[in-house]
Amino acid sequence: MSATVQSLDANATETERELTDGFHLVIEALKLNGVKTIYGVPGIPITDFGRMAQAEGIRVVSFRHEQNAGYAASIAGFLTKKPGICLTVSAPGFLNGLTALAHATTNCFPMILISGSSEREIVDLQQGDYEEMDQLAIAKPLCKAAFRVLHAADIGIGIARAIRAAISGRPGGVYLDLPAKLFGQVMDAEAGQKSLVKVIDAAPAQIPAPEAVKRALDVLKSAKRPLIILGKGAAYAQADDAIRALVEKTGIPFLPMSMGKGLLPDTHPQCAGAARSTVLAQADVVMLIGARLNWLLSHGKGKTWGPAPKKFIQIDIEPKEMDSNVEIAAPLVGDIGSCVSALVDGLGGNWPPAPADWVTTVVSKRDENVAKMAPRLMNNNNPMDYHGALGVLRTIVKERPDAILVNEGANALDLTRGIVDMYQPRKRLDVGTWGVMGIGMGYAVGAAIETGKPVLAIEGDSAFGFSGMEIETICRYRLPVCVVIFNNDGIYRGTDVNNSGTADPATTVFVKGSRYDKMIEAFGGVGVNATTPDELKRAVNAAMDSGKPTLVNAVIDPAAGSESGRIGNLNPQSALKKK
Ligand code: OXT
Ligand code: ADP
Ligand code: MG
Repeated sequence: MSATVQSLDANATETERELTDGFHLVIEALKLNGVKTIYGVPGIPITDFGRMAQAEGIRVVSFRHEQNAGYAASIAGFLTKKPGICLTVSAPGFLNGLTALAHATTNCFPMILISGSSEREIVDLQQGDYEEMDQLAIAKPLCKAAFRVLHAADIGIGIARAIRAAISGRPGGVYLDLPAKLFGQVMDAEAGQKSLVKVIDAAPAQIPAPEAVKRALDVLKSAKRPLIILGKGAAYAQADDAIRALVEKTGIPFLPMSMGKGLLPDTHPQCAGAARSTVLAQADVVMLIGARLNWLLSHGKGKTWGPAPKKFIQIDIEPKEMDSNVEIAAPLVGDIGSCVSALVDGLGGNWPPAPADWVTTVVSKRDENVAKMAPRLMNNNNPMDYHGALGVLRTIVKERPDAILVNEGANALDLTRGIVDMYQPRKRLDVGTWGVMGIGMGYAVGAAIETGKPVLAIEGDSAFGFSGMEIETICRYRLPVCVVIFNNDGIYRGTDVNNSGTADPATTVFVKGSRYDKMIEAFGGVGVNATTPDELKRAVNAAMDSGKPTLVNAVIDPAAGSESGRIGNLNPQSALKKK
């Protein structure tokens, strides 16, 4: 592309000079660094920027709400190890994108939120500019780094800094503030070209210290009941072969966290996913690979972890993560690829197999739980329960192991996680560290675009509502996305009643018998109402075969769910609550 604009006739001495401007420099800087897609919502001051970026070969995907564009960018970062780019307008658009930026930071996904902003001179004097807001100050505490570019000559450096900050070390969200005036700033084209920066080795390998590797191996060797936990950091690292080698050479049972599912298949003989409580309570040495000891792992202590003393080995790129909740006996700081490869090398040829009595305990508990679950998945009830519906979806995923599964809700989330086995890395995308509702359609769009694979989104009816308007986006871009809404008439259950005597519905219920399938028909997609597992199976298979945007309203018994799914224990209880 030529970043050249016509020289200004007003200045006679300039007429022969080639000029460029902020618009072109931002586009060139992004392209130079391999950015292929921008997710966003147009408007002042970035409308023309979007048009020009599209004209210059960047795919610009326009959403209906910035939050969903942001979630698409965040999951693009997770899937590709390159920062996903979200582009928003000033103040309200920026704020709409901010939840996703904070989500990316919390989940360690690389993402850059680029927002247009109003004029500094007016904003700083608080003189009431169009969409006036000190965006940089607001973004700072919610992301890994935040930058503002004021001069066209600094665009190259600004974008390079944003990219490096997002991907290096622990990945996260970065905010880049581009005031409206910057886009129109003109400078010499050659100088502009020279000011661009290509980021070299944005996420350099971080090699662990040899003594830390030895310490970890010594602790592992001392174990009688070892366990490996694979978190979403392990999935992000794309060190799949090294991780498989470590697991298989040691014979140690592994427990995948939700988005770590599929790194090794859930059907792998060493998978302890279906014996979770048993392995957490009974293991004596636990190796964490890209998983934090946060609430999802009960902070590494308490009842979940049983009375047996534990030793933890933790592999993480972030040194501050060590000892965050409990003592880490063997911290291994570095990137997962380098750390796991060093461990595999250190195993040598005669590493002892995992103790047989421990392996037998884990396998028998797992097989027992799987056998207990099996008959529940085969029912063809009308109305459906979650198990009957998920029984058929589980088979569909088994038959299409490279499809992407997006999942959110409460029961719709927790039961899908337990029931639907995953077979390949980075195929399960869900609510993540914050348990956030609203990732659904943004993730579906981002995943379809970044991978070119079909997407199956299993959504609670409440969860879907947070991003439902994006089904228009899915239809507009003709993406191979099949959305299945588990419609149980509400949040957790559709059976709550309002006991106050007023006519209002209970706080957790929705319009009964809603037909979400009709929504997608408005945009030319395929809508299906499914009342039995058989109907659900037919509809989803047809959608996955055709690749046509489809929404299946899966009618679930309103009484089938439980409050907050598997995490009802986190609800505070009032001692004064009336029965
Ligand atoms: O070993 P044991 O015996 O314990 O058994 C375990 C496994 O071994 C076993 N298992 C298996 N058995 C047999 N076969 C197989 N294959 C198998 N696999 C596993 O099953 C059990 C359970 O295993 P699991 O799941 O691994 O273990 P467990 O104990 O559950 O794990 C603990 C956790 C904490 C790791 C896990 O539960 C987890 O990851 N939880 C995540 C929970 C989460 O994030 N939830 C989302 C938030 S809930 C709530 O906040 C909601 N809101 C509020 C709201 C939010 N979130 N966001 C925003 C922006 N605004 C508001 C809302 C509005 S949810 C929600 C909407 C809900 O309504 P919907 O309509 O959308 O959804 P429905 O509920 O469907 O109506
Ligand atoms: P989960 O929710 O699956 O348990 P978390 O999000 O809690 O996973 O943890 C992911 C961890 O992985 C974070 O602490 C992050 O620093 C770490 N991480 C991410 N990428 C890498 C990498 N390439 N190498 C090492 N650690 C990484
Ligand atoms: Mg529901």
